[in-house]
Amino acid sequence: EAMIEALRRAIAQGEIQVAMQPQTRFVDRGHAGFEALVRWQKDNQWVPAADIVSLAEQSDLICALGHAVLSGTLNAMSAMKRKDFAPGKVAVNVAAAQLRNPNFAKELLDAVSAHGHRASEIIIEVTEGVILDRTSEAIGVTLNRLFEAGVKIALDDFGTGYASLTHLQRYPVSYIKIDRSFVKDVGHNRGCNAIVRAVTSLAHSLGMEVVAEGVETPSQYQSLLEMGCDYAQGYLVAKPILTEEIDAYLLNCK
Ligand code: G
Ligand code: G
Ligand code: MN
Ligand code: NA
Repeated sequence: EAMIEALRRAIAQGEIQVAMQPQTRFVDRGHAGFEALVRWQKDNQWVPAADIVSLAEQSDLICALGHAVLSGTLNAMSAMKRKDFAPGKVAVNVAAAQLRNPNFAKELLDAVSAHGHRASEIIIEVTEGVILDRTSEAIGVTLNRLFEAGVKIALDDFGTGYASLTHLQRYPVSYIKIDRSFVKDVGHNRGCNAIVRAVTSLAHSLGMEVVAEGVETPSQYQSLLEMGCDYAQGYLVAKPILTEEIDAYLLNCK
């Protein structure tokens, strides 16, 4: 429909933007990296990222959208390095359809090196659906290939679906992102506390690190720190920042 055509045009005309949300280490609050998030303004209105992604998935645009977000991200990393700022590890969300594309791993690795970045600076975030998809051997091939090249894999929104920690062993997952629905009540709700503690300790014993999403308050931060979470992402640290506006954050970081 009309929305899909507008998105197609926006991608073709270079109107897709990227926002970067900082992530910090819990232990010392030092900068650790960013998550790159798609942004698109249509008729002066920001279209929610989830809607952009779902429009792209319903059509044939998800690979082109992913390409636009990746270029924007790699360019933003280059701009930071020119200002002597180390971006840290930068996470990019990747949809299942992108991972099924047999050229995806090569295209990503080529783009990363063409920009002068290292594969080890990139994390790809996949959702539980990707991990649970047994039907696609191509996904496994792509994930293993990226991992062998040094790209790390993060499992996004952990706890909201059906993936269990045993599923994680199917693929080389390095990071688990605890969904913000668990972070919300941490410190107050015994169930949430138990889940976050259990996920963190199991993740650590599997050699994975834990990112807590949606950290909004100092009290949540303190609880998550005590529970052993490794990285914090959320409004308490910083909101997602459009790449063109990121200099102010970088100045504060030094
Ligand atoms: O930025 P925001 O919180 O509105 O993002 C909403 C959802 O959209 C999140 O779950 C996020 O993972 C997803 N998302 C954001 N940017 C991208 C992207 O570039 N590609 C994909 N596949 N998903 C994204
Ligand atoms: O699903 P995913 O985690 O990839 O998407 C991250 C999205 O969550 C971002 O688009 C961002 O706008 C949103 N977000 C980031 N930090 C917070 C937060 O502290 N609170 C809330 N409510 N949303 C957040
Ligand atoms: Mn994500
Ligand atoms: Na998430």
